[in-house]
Amino acid sequence: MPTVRHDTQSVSFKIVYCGTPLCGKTTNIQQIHARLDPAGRSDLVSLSTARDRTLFFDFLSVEAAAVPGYRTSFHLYTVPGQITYNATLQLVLRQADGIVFVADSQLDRQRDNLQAFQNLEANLRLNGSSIDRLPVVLQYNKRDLPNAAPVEYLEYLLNNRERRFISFEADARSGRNVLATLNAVSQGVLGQFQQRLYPTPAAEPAAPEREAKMAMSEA
Ligand SMILES: Nc1nc2c(ncn2[C@@H]2O[C@H](COP(=O)(O)OP(=O)(O)OP(=O)(O)O)[C@@H](O)[C@H]2O)c(=O)[nH]1
Ligand SMILES: [Mg+2]
Repeated sequence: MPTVRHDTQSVSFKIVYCGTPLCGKTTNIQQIHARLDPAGRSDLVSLSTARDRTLFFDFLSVEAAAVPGYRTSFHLYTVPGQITYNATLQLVLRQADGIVFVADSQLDRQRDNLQAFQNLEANLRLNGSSIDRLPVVLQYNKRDLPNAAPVEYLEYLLNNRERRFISFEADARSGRNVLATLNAVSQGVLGQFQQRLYPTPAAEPAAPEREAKMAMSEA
């Protein structure tokens, strides 16, 4: 659920980056941090081991002109991919408004992708949420590597349900489609927020979504 504060006229949404170990979650957040205007984002907070494995989470807050009259921010979290930190995953997933599932495109990581996706589904269910109700964006990362599986295979594996998720091919290390992924999930989150506020078809979501997109273009 978004946090709305009428006293300070602010609203914040929580977006969580999930995926198998070393798929590139932290790299996404680092690229967003590097590419956005410092005036519109916080410092990057990373709680990691000496070897750069995420231990607890990474956190970055990004501002966008999205909800008229309210300061709007998107709180981006990553979770550690390692299964030993499942309790952390569950904790960070709590109250998530949107999910980015980062998949590692390398052929030999497909079983791990699937396992991470099923684990995400199970943890959302334990939190009383569901992957079918949340805005979800799939990111097929590491497309630059020679052993990347065909995108059709990744789609078959991870995106074969009734409600198809938006998906992007990305190379987080170079930054390709990192902001496009963030824009897509932010728009999904805003769309769902507006739908809750104005559940009739008369809702007019176009303008704030456009503003949010503009606000997240590169610095
Ligand atoms: N070639 C290539 N390497 C990438 C890409 N994205 C991330 N990497 C590399 O993959 C390794 C792991 O990236 P991280 O961003 O730390 O992965 P993570 O998902 O945060 O890992 P955990 O927090 O341990 O689960 C690093 O060496 C990155 O530089 C990519 O698109 N292409
Ligand atoms: Mg990490």
